[in-house]
Amino acid sequence: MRLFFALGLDEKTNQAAREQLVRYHHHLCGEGRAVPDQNLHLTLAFLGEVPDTKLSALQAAASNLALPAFSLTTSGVEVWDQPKIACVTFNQPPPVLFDLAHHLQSLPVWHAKADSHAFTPHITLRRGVKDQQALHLPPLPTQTFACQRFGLYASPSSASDESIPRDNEGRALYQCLHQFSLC
Ligand code: 3AM
Repeated sequence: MRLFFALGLDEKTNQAAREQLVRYHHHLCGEGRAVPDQNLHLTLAFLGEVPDTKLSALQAAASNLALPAFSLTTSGVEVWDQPKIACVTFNQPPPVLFDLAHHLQSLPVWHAKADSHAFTPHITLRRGVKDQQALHLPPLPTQTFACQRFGLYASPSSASDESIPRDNEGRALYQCLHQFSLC
């Protein structure tokens, strides 16, 4: 299974912030492909293909991390060149977010795929944004998200697999396999 750890930002207390983010997301049009609403997340560690036999040890290791809950305040939307995405960024993300990502990227049971980019917290809204001028970006209202848990997600590795859950536009959805509480 292709796995990653992420903040789903879908705690009940985040409902209003998430709805506003989704409304903003629906207003973006033009360049690139929109990420399904249900897939909006902040990646903490991309693990790549992990054998099923490692799953329970991986969950146990992530459960043992005793890190405090925190909050994240959006700063705006940026278009990046590498990868070519439009994404939400955050204003002064707290050090504990970087600690959490670092721990999840280097769990003894499975090390994340080496990434040439430093961890930069973001929520991808659109992929394949080649020409940023072609994407109209209205200002994003500032929102604060409470982060009380994170999840282990499976990302479909084959776009043609018929058993993959999909949204009503046929786009593949991530599956949350397990959630972990922050303290
Ligand atoms: O949170 P974002 O959208 O930046 O791009 C993929 C997505 O990140 C990333 O993992 C997240 C969940 O799919 N991803 C996919 N393949 C990857 C790879 N080979 C990857 N990140 C690093 N290396």
